[in-house]
Amino acid sequence: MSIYKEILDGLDEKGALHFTLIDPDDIGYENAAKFSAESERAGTDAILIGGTVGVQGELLDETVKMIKESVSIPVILFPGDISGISPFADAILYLSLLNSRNPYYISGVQALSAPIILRWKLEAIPTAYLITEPGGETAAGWVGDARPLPVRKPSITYAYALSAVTIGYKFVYLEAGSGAAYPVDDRLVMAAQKAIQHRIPLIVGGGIRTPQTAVQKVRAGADIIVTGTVLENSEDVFSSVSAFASAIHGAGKERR
Ligand code: 1GP
Repeated sequence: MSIYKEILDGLDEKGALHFTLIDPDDIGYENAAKFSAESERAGTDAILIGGTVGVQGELLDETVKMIKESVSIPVILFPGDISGISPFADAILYLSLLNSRNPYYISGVQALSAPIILRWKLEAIPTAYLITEPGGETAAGWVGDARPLPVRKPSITYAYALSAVTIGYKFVYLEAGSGAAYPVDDRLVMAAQKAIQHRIPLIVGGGIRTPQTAVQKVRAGADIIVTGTVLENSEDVFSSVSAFASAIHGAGKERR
């Protein structure tokens, strides 16, 4: 079964999912496997590996292998650039930053990485990646040269999300940026879901620091919530992931 199908089945079953983002740069690659295992035990639905990748090449491969050995949930690459890929993951979010000013992040990096992804037989999940306000001030927005989607004009987010479904992307990912001062605004989540109409999953992440905020985003229309920074900063990864996962699954159940 493909990882994408596994995620769709998970959504059918639970209504909403929680993904744990691991940046091996931030938590130390030697801690990544333990962090992932704790997260799985606490109920998270998948591990995303990404970040601004100081960890790449052999070190990234070893990190991914260690994570794979310690969990049975999907391990999915969420690369910041071409260097963030490894043959040992289950799948890769094949990101196109549609609202970038730089074509490299829309289609260039995809072209450069396509041959190796094919050679590795890595499952690539085409993902429309959209950076919203306040993402311009985060690494993803700055590096990706994004024109962040404005909160005051949800119709622009609506149009981008609609184009993503029309083109045939398999995920829409609304991103405020890792460590953002505040998360994606509910109005933008609603606008995106209004366009998507549950035809593909809507991922929302960046700046989500409490389970209550995660629930709010699910109620606004998010299918999958990604948290990274708040878990990295937590003293007790298990309790923290557990609070997010159960709140998100609870909110998912409400709307099934
Ligand atoms: C970033 O959406 C993710 O790409 C998660 O963001 O680190 O702010 O949780 P945080």
